Amino acid sequence: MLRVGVIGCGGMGQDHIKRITHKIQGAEVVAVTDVFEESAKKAAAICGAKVYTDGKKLIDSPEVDAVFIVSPGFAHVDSLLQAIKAGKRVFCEKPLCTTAEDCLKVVQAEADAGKHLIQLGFMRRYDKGYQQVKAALESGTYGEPLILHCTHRNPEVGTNYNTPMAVHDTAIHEIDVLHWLVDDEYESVQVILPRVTKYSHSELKDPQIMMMRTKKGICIDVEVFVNCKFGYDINCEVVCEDGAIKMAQPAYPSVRKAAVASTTIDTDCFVRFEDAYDKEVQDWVDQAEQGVITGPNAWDGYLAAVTADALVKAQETGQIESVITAVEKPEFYN
Ligand code: NAD
Ligand code: ISE
Repeated sequence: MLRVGVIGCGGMGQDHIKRITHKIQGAEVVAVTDVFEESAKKAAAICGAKVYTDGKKLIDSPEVDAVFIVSPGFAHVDSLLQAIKAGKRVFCEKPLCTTAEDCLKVVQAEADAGKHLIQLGFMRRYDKGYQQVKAALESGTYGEPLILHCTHRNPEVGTNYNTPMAVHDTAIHEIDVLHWLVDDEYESVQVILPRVTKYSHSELKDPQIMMMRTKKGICIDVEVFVNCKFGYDINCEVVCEDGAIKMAQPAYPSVRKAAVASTTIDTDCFVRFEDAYDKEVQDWVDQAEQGVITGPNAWDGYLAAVTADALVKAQETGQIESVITAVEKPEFYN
């Protein structure tokens, strides 16, 4: 049984604690911590774990085999470096870190330690819809991919959510999953800022159209609209040389009432990606014994961070910005 310690017991932390406690085979949550003790105690009540006063003590505890980092992105770097030093396996929620510089420190520390320890919570790679699209692309039946049209819509966000967060917090999922989908890397990006919705505020340009061009020349457009009001709506269509592939929506019945036919749209990521979260965590637990990581890793986190930085720059300049990596991919990640 893999003994897991969880750092950060907010919304996502509690969701993962419930998952590990009630659904995942081969792991249990034995330790929790949060900067707010009350949140840690509440989380401990879900799983019967011991409450630790800080992340470092939890990581270093001999009672903890592996660490789940679910604190806000800015706090990830310290926990990641401590866990690598302690030689402990890590599941880290996205983003790896909030700056490319910190991501690179983590990549270098992991490569220097010489052990694959970190899996990153880019759960969309585990989503059945995206996996079906990838399988269709790899079948060769539809020819090479040319254009991707995508949407990432949230019903609403908190008032502290601002323009760069549309990249770092939200589009970061597309940044990762789309280049994985078409097996390519990003070359340049651009952002178009349309008229702002009346539901936004002065610090948030919403919606946004983010465009990314890959090294093979595939053009991707992603509409990010985080106050769309009507639901949590994720779409992806790949236009290819010999056809087009549209990702399936979650299966809900079509119902008819009062002369209207309708179908449910999810309202949050916890429901929309429930199966993907379950699969990514089970995969991480199953691979612990072999000491391998086949899911998204720290290098994927670094690539996402440099792409995100280029997009944030493009939000400010309105220009096409290059995606620049400071180093070549270390052999360790091949
Ligand atoms: P949240 O604000 O609800 O919870 C974060 C918790 O971490 C809070 O309880 C806070 O007190 C605690 N915290 C802050 N600093 C800490 C520190 N240094 N050490 C320990 N605890 C600390 O946020 P959330 O929505 O749960 O997000 C947490 C992480 O999960 C973020 O990285 C976020 O991007 C990610 N997330 C991922 C998805 C997904 O779809 N994969 C969805 C939501 C959130
Ligand atoms: C949140 O942190 C997530 O990761 C969700 O998947 C995303 O849809 C949302 O915009 C983010 O705030």
